[in-house]
Amino acid sequence: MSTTIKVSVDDKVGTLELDNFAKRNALGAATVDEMLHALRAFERQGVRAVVLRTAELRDVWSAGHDIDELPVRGVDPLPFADPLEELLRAVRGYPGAVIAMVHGTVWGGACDLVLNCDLVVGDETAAFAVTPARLGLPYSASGIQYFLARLPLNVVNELMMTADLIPAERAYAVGILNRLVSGDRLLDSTYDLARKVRSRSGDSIRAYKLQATTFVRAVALSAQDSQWINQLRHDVYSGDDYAEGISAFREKRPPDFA
Ligand code: LCV
Repeated sequence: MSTTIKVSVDDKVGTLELDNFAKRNALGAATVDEMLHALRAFERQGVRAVVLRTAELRDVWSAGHDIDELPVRGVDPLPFADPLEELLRAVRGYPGAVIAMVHGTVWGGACDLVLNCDLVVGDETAAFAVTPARLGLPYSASGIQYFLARLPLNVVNELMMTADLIPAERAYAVGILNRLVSGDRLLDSTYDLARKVRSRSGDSIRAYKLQATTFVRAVALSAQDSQWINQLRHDVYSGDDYAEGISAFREKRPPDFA
């Protein structure tokens, strides 16, 4: 029995709603597991377009990775096997369109989730913050690669270096949002788009999407550079900033990165 998401299907358009506002729809392992099951069920049912949204339209869409589940210092917080990393791969690999419908603020790994969706529709409350620099955390190499495929470097720099919220107007201007609509048009605009995609050739869209995500991953990297990337990340998650970032969140105080 799902406890943190709601799932429905209507004429090969699926809906997956985050429904755990008490924890600000944080993407913990249990929630991610339910979402992975939902995507697999959608695929079995031939769902051609998935709308990813929240059950309640509140001021927060999702608070991102469940910080309570992040490991302590000295352990990679975002390994390949991390549940949220697995969800991002599942969204990129879904053989149809995944469309994020955003009302409210989107934090950290939830930003990564939205930007791994194929299309993003938001209203004037939609805002996006990528937060490893708030937590003293080394972002995942695949996450950085995908952000760089999606947005200009200076915009990724702004997200990663400030960890500030980018508001809806600017999110639309820089390409985070495909559509920026008024709140009263958000549902209709999102499902009009989903039904449009659903009406097109599923075979053609499946082949396009899986090719596109394969091309995005196709980056030549020497073994030496791979090792260097791992070392860069190891030095951060073994360092003082990461310990301070996690402690500060748990103690509900601003971090002090001396
Ligand atoms: C667990 C939470 C969370 C949460 N985890 O409500 O991108 S990376 O690399 O950084 C990646 C590792 C990542 O995604 O990290 C997480 C990044 N997310 C954030 O930095 C956002 C952290 N959350 C907040 O700043 C606030 O909660 C927001 C602004 C989202 C909402 O603030 P609001 O005042 O409305 P509270 O902070 O009171 O949160 C309500 C409950 O949800 C928990 C939080 O601990 C609180 O639990 P209690 O009621 O038990 O105190 N919560 C919020 N975010 N990411 N738990």
